[in-house]
Amino acid sequence: MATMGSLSLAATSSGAVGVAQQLQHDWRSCPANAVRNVVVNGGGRQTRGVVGVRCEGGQKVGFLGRLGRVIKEKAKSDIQLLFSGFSKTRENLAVVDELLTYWNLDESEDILDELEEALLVSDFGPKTAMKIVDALRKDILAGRLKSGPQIKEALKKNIVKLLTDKVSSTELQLGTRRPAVLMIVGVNGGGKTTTIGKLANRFNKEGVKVLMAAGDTFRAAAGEQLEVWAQRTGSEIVMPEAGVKARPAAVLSQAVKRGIEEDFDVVLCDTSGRLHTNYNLMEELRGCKRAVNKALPNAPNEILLVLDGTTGLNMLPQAREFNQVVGVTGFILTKLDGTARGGCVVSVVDDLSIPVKFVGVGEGLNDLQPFDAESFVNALFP
Ligand SMILES: Nc1nc2c(ncn2[C@@H]2O[C@H](COP(=O)(O)OP(=O)(O)OP(=O)(O)O)[C@@H](O)[C@H]2O)c(=O)[nH]1
Ligand SMILES: [Mg+2]
Repeated sequence: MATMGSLSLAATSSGAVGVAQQLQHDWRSCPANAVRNVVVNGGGRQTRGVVGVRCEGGQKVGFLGRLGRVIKEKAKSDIQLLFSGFSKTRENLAVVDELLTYWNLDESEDILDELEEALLVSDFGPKTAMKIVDALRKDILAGRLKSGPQIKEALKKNIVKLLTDKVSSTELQLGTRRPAVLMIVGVNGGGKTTTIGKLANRFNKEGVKVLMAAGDTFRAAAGEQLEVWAQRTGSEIVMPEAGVKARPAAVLSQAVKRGIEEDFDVVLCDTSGRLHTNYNLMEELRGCKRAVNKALPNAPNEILLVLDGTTGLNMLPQAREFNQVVGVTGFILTKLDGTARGGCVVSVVDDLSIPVKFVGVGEGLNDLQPFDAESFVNALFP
């Protein structure tokens, strides 16, 4: 048999079982007593086979590797949705157009001050707002920017640069070996569970076989909430057993093992909301990651931190702490519809050099947009 990362290894269901054997996983050792596997939406999805876009010349060639790109490429066509979600932030930034329409060199210092103010109101954060305006000032003084439209274009370009220059890819990095495991983490009520539903919906559209893991064993109704999303998206789910106090790490571990055994493409792990300042809960999260990694080396492929867009710059300390404890690979910014302050997207990326991978722009199944810096900036500054 070929190497672990081999594409041909993932080409058949028996190959996936082979992975499990090769890793010498002992399924019987997992604490199954605290976990129940639930088949949602009928047994049809249990069929092990090659489906949908995964086929290429009869093989699942680089399927997972391509998936992040496929999903992201569709972002550009979703610009209208992003537009409607950003109405509040755009209102705040509309003043930028007014300022630049009447821009002239003599008043440029005042205008730059007002521009900085507009960025601050939209939660770009002092450090990032200053950085953006300083770059413009430098180019104006050097004579490289001579008109309002030129300044606006430069402003947009600078923000795209901040969002893309220092960060790794905004595409999901799902590796080459199935299942790809994604852990969704964050503080209470940010939108983790909803995001898992939306992600499953995205994957579903690409013919991906999704297993959810109800790793939030803390809140009584959390499992049921995820179960509803599983039903809506035709995913399967591993739940803590009713009445048994399951450890979240055990549920996630069991889900990953089932993911390997039953040839799932993606395992989406839900976790309890927790305050980044709560040492014990953050340690528990570290344990969850360890358990996932023990069940499948190199997993999780992504640890996605859900940040509530309405909290504005308060998300910065959260992001720093979660990153320090488990190593965040990407952000998902939710609730950027309504009252959100979209500028915080730029400040959090600028601060931590971690890419935003998705933005949530509503409560519905389709309200999750793959993040594309240019589309995002065009939505902010039409
Ligand atoms: N407007 C809006 N609401 C959202 C978005 N994402 C989630 N919500 C809502 O936010 C609330 C909390 O969502 P959950 O998915 O339960 O959040 P959670 O992080 O799983 O919460 P805990 O498990 O309690 O920590 C729900 O009412 C969701 O409908 C979004 O992008 N926009
Ligand atoms: Mg939840």
